[in-house]
Formats: sequence, structure tokens, C-alpha cells
Amino acid sequence: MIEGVIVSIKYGTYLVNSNGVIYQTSPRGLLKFKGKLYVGDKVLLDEDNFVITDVLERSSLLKRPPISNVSQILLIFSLKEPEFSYYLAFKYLTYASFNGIKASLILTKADKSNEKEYQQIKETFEKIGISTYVTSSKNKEGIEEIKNLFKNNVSVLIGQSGVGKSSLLNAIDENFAREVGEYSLALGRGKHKTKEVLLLPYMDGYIADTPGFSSLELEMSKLDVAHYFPSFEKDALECFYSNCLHISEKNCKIKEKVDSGEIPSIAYENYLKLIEEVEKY
Ligand SMILES: Nc1nc2c(ncn2[C@@H]2O[C@H](COP(=O)(O)OP(=O)(O)OP(=O)(O)O)[C@@H](O)[C@H]2O)c(=O)[nH]1
Ligand SMILES: [Mg+2]
Ligand SMILES: [Zn+2]
Repeated sequence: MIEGVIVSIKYGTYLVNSNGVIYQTSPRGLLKFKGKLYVGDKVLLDEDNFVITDVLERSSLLKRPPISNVSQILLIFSLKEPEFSYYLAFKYLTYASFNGIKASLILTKADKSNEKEYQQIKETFEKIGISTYVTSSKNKEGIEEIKNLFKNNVSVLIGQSGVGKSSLLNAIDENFAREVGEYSLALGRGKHKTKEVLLLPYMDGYIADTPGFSSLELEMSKLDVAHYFPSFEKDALECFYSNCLHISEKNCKIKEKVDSGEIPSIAYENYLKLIEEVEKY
């Protein structure tokens, strides 16, 4: 048996990396028993015909983008084109925390922004314990500093189309040779250049480039959001009501921390928006 990792799935062809050797494989009848396979899956191959014969237990599974076994999520947000959105940042962070995966923020296109602007964003997120990095793939600002983030990790880059995920990979190592798309000022969004999830080996781990998405539905309940919103998890346990939504309940630890400024008001404002958005679930 050969053990490897699925690094790409395209038109029924599964590429599996085993110690640097890439096998072109297919799962044949396995899917019937195991369900869909994902990029990131650890699989066993038959040594004679290279058919995937089994999939090992997953440590995590994300549905958007579809990938398994990642150890960290790197949320990619451009400062400009598209404009940075606190709302989306808090939303994606909630999504990561709901899925039990550590997330950090990488801000891109610093060359199109200014220090005052990105320092404020950075301070807001670091205050609630989210590591935040400022980069430019164009002038390489901040690129050296983020390289160590990848060591021994399976990292997935998540962000809207056009924020510069593929460009960031090329800035980290030009050998990745990722195709870069464009941001359309007229449409106000990227043009969905990257079409598939792809795992690229890097620093004893992998980095996944992924297609950008234009919308993310949080399939969570209000109570989930109240629990998994960034930095709420521990404090929410100290609220008087165990099902506290931190809105107008008495003795709410979160509200206390918002009032004292320990939780930035912009975080709380966006929390309320998110709660409204998941109303329907
Ligand atoms: N000025 C500037 N432009 C950048 C930077 N990074 C990316 N871009 C530009 O942003 C556009 C989109 O870049 P991509 O790397 O294709 O973005 P992506 O996130 O991979 O987009 P999808 O594959 O569609 O999800 C391109 O025109 C890049 O040249 C940067 O740091 N500074
Ligand atoms: Mg891309
Ligand atoms: Zn509360």
C-alpha cells in the first residue's frame, strides 16, 4: 500500500502526492462506500494499479471551499479592490471557529492603502486575539514575515475572488506559477480566475489555493453565532443565560466587555448584523 494526500481533483482524475511522487489515480468503487473524496484526504493506493482503496479518518472537513485535514485557515482580504470589509472578516472568522480551525488574517494590496488605514484594522483584530499580517504581493512588503506561518501546516487560503490569493502564492515562491486574474472595477469583483482547490507542497506542509467565492452562507443558528463569533467563546460561558444571544439579556458578559471597550464596538456591531443574517435558520 502507498499512502498519500489528494492534492487535486479534476474531471474524475485524482492526483495523489506520496513523498513527492505524484500518482494519477481514480477511486473506482470506493466512493460508493465512503462518499465524496476531498482534496486534503489521506488515502491508500493499491501498488499494482494505483487505484485509491481507502481514505483515512479526517481531522476536519470544510464544505466551502471543499477541503479536508487543514490545520489553519488564512483569511485573505485586500485593503482595496475589493475594499476591506469588517463584516466579511468577522463572518469568515466565525465560520472558521465554528469549524474548529484556527484562523489568521492576511491583508493584501498594502501598496494601494496607507498605514493609518491598515494599522487600525490590524489593531481591531489583534485586540480579539486574531493574528493579522499586512502584505503586498506587488512590492513584497510583509511577505518574508508570513513565510514561517506555513511551516509544518496544511494551510488554506480563503477569500473573495480578486483579493490576491494566487498572487500571494507567487510572491511567496515564484515557482508556484499560479495564474493571476484581474479585479474588475466595473463589476466590483474579481473574475474567478482560480477554478479548483489545489494543494501545493511548501515548507514540510501544504498551502491550498482555492477559488474565491462571492458569497458565503453561514449554515449556523443564531446560538452558534453567539458562541463562535471571534473572541466570544470563553466569555459566553459566563453569561447568566446559557442561551444568551448577547443582545438585551441581563448579566451578559459580552455586553459588559463591549461597554468596557475590551471588545471593540465594531466587532459587536458586526455581530448584530450576523445574528440578523442567520435569522432564517
Ligand atoms: N496592487 C496590487 N495588486 C495586487 C496585489 N495582489 C494581487 N493584485 C492584483 O489583484 C488581481 C487579482 O489577483 P489574483 O491573485 O488573481 O486574486 P485571487 O484571489 O487569486 O482571485 P481568484 O482566483 O479569482 O479567487 C490581479 O490583477 C493582481 O495583479 C497586490 O499586493 N498589490
Ligand atoms: Mg486565484
Ligand atoms: Zn451574553
